[in-house]
Amino acid sequence: MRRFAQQCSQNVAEDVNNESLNSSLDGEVVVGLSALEVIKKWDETRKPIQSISQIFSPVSPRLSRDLMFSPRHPLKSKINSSNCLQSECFPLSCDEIYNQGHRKNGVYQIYPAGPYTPVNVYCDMETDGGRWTVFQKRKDGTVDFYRNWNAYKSGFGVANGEYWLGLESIYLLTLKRKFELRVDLEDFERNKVFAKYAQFSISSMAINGEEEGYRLFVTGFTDGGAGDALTDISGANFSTYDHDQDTSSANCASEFSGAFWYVACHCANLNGRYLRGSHTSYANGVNWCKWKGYHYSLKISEMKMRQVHQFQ
Ligand SMILES: [Ca+2]
Repeated sequence: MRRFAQQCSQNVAEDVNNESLNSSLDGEVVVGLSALEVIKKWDETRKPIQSISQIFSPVSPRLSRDLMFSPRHPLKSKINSSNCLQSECFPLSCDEIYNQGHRKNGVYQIYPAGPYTPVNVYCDMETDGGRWTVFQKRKDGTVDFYRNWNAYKSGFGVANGEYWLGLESIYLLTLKRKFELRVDLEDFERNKVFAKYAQFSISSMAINGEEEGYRLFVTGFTDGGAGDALTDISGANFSTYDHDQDTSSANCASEFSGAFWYVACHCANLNGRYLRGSHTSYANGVNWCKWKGYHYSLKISEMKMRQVHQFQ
């Protein structure tokens, strides 16, 4: 870490000089931050690598942002094809974690938005060849999934339990790589089924994923017993109770106590209420209509994505 910090400080200073920043105050402050100061600050905070950004941000948010996105940024030019910088790696997804030699299911850190922003995620390294980045998980009802737009945009829950990874992270992943999708479902009688889609993306052609509504695209369905509840809604925008982007005159998220790519309204409501099996209420549970209909709330739901390689 010390070596990394030293190099980063040196390279950042060079980068600042190269950028020929004319706002002298910003430039001088950052250039004046020596490697030792970077290390000292890191030692004080005991924060991981993104602390370099945090060090600069209070001094100069604009400069910090510019450096992060500069094509000459040291992390951009020196990262290899496995997203590693020397001994430090910034895997984009569980696929790259798998390629680093990890074969156990569990929580790992991925970097959908770049090297300064790690995100905890559960990697399924066993199912169907492994390498799956799980972005939605229900299993015991301990986490409240009836949340607003910002929560679904940013993510919530815990990576070793129930969680939603976040629409922005999913968008950034499918912006950078091609992915397939797998939905694993289980009822309270331990029956297990899945649905698989050869292509999956969220607004992957948009300049701004949120502005486009984090639009779902799936195709290439394979039936693992669950039936197909998603192909018909390919092209739908994501909706929460406070951000109605469905095609119904009603508010589907509010009416069915969930958040999803609703149309008018749904066949899948995997972020619905955790109602534990059969329920008399209509379509507001963890439902997948093609398997258990609108009156059965599933025990386990896992939505997971995996990189598709050209040789496959
Ligand atoms: Ca509506």
